[in-house]
Amino acid sequence: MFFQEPPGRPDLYASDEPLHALLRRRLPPGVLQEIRPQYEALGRATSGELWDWMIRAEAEPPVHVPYDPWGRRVDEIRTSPAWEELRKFSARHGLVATGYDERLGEHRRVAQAVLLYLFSGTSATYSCPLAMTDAATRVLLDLAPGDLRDRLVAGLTSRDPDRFITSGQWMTERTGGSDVGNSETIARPSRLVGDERRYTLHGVKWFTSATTSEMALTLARIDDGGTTPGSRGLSLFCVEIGREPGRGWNGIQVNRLKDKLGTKALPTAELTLDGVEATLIGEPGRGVANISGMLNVTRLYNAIASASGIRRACALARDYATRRSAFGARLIDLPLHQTTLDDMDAEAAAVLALVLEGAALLGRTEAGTATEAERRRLRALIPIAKLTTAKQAVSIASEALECFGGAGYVEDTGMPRLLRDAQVLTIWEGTTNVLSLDVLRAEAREGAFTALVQDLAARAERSYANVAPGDLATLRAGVRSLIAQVKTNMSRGEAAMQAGARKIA
Ligand code: MFK
Ligand code: FAD
Repeated sequence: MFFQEPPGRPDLYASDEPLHALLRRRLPPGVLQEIRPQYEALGRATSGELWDWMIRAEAEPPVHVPYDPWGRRVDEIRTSPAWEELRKFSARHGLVATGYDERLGEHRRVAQAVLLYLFSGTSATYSCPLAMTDAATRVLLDLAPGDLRDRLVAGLTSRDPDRFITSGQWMTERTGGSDVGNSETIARPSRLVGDERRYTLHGVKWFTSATTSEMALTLARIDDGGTTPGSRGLSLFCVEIGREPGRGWNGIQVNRLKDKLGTKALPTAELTLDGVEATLIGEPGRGVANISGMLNVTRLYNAIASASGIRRACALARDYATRRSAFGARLIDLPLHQTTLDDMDAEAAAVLALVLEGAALLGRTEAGTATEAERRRLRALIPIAKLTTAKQAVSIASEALECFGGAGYVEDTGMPRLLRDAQVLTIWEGTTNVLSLDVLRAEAREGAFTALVQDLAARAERSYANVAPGDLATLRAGVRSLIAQVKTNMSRGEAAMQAGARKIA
């Protein structure tokens, strides 16, 4: 009797040739030599404990317990022990800390991006709390009052599981997630504690992932006798959640957990803030501009998660093709299936290269070694990388399911999860449309898109130098046409400009 052999658990570092080549180009030999054992350990974990925790965390999704047996409001969120293992693993491997390791200089973000690339796709979306934790660290370091910064950053960047804390990012309200300027949450002045201006927050946050985090950054409208409407009326706040076991959360009520298509292990809740104390970060009224420092980090994490999910899907599809036969041959030996897998792998390698370019530019910007042109390129690259890789993550996950035939559509093969978890990457942290408009704004403000295209063209010219002159001419014409297209789009009326944004980005 025939039984199909299931796919194996590929080691996602050892088998990733394009990654090895990119690492040799992206990291100096000394840095690579030092960090390689960590990559090897993560690779082994992707076919070992990470895999087990991912399966278990997904099988034991979070549960909201609103009341204790005696009727007291407790709002406990119970997560799987595997979710806690993922937290500890993240701390031990310095998945956030590496991004702030000054010894790595401008290479810190590339070194970290590879760790995250190896981790994310097998993390049951634990990469989400990590993204927000890293991004909150960036904002606190740049903008927070000294006492608050000192109190929190050490925990956010700790490699010690007992000290490591995570952060949430509460922006979305019922009135709008893209248009946060409609937010209704109010901040009332409360007291001064050292150099911290404290307020109490009152409102509802409609999507809050990583709800078990110890802190969150959020937006609210200061009411000091009146409020300013729109996004210019929003300020940025840090909430230290301060749960006491069995006694609920300090001024926060969990209304319910969301029942989602994917990201099943990730607790995403609706919260009512009923007088929770929070500290003002940065200038009042600069909330959206101030939280955008956070968005730029989380959007890069999103692109890394896309690259990681794509890689995992490709590796599984290729592995399965060595075990499944049709028409008298293994799938891997059927010419058209081979082409299908090769095309997927090529796209995976391109996505990884794009993501590492973003990480390199971020590392240089944060280390203070980026040129002005590089800073502008980063401004355009982040939304473009986020939106394109997210779409690729969905299409490749879909292709990978198809590579498993009917088994790809069957829940307990684990394959449908790939597609469900990819879909969110296009939605959170700015939808495709919103990010396309962001690219146009960055172009109008600082010529960011043009800087990016010109750099790509210069690089392509260098690498085309030895190929046929006809190819070079085609490349130059393509670049000229792209820049002309942007200029034409920017010079049309507002409505036409917006309508064309996706074609540009
Ligand atoms: C797996 C790992 C992945 C990560 C997991 C994360 C889990 C999920 C978490 C979330 O989804 S959190 C919610 C994410 N929400 C968003 O991404 C909001 C999407 N909407 C936008 O991005 C809108 O474009 C925006 C809210 C920014 C528009 O609001 P406004 O009020 O129309 O803003 P405006 O006027 O464009 O910009 C206000 C200021 O911010 C300007 O600065 P100035 O005041 O100095 O002129 C802008 O230049 C600045 N700004 C906006 N976007 C920026 C930016 N600066 C730098 N970079 C940006 N991206
Ligand atoms: P809307 O803004 O209503 O968008 C609806 C549609 O309109 C989209 O197609 C959008 O592209 C389009 N659109 C909007 N504006 C424009 C425009 N100007 N031009 C053209 N098209 C436009 N948020 C948080 O703050 N914290 C979290 O932790 C968090 N976790 C999440 C977890 C999950 C699993 C999910 C699914 C979402 C989470 N979100 C979180 C919310 C997420 O960031 C928002 O859902 C997202 O930003 C979109 O906002 P919205 O849902 O209000 O959609």
